[in-house]
Amino acid sequence: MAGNGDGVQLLGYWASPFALRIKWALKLKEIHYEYVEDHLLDKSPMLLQYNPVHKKIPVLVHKAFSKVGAEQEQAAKELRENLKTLESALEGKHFFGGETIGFLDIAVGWIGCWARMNEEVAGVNMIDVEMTPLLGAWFQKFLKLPIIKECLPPQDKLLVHTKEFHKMLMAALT
Ligand SMILES: N[C@@H](CCC(=O)N[C@@H](CS)C(=O)NCC(=O)O)C(=O)O
Repeated sequence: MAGNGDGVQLLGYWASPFALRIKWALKLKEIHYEYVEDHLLDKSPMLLQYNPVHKKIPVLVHKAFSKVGAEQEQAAKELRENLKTLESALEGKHFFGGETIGFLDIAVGWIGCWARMNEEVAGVNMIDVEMTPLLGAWFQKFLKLPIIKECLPPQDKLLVHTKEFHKMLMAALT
């Protein structure tokens, strides 16, 4: 499974129920990780660097985010493989919920939006129409729904924001 092995870090706090949730999920998925204890009254530079807006734990850090070039493409390849799992849940259906959207469509809809922005910013193809055609078609249908479309932030503004955020992240990681 992608994510197994080195490079995953969890910033947590021993008493946090939210960090506990992530520990359980990582164990369940057999993803090895390095646990980094934070101090909520004296937040670490690492926490402020990785979660500069909310400044909260838990934060999951994966080496893929800091990669460029061939390594970034490898990370995207792993992501595309993982998306096949999602693809399989769409077989014979228009939406994850069936004929109309349901809980899962709402839960994973952000992936399509996020992938699209990241494709633009990082120039890496994340949702591959040949590898996951159902997912590609689902996203197009999902985006056409008025209630989904109406709530999306302005895409040009979001693109500028994502570019800035990406630049900030890259600068922090180098
Ligand atoms: N919505 C977040 C909540 C995270 C959260 O509230 N974390 C607390 C610790 S349990 C925190 O970091 N608090 C520090 C602060 O609010 O400054 C999640 O579900 O993970």
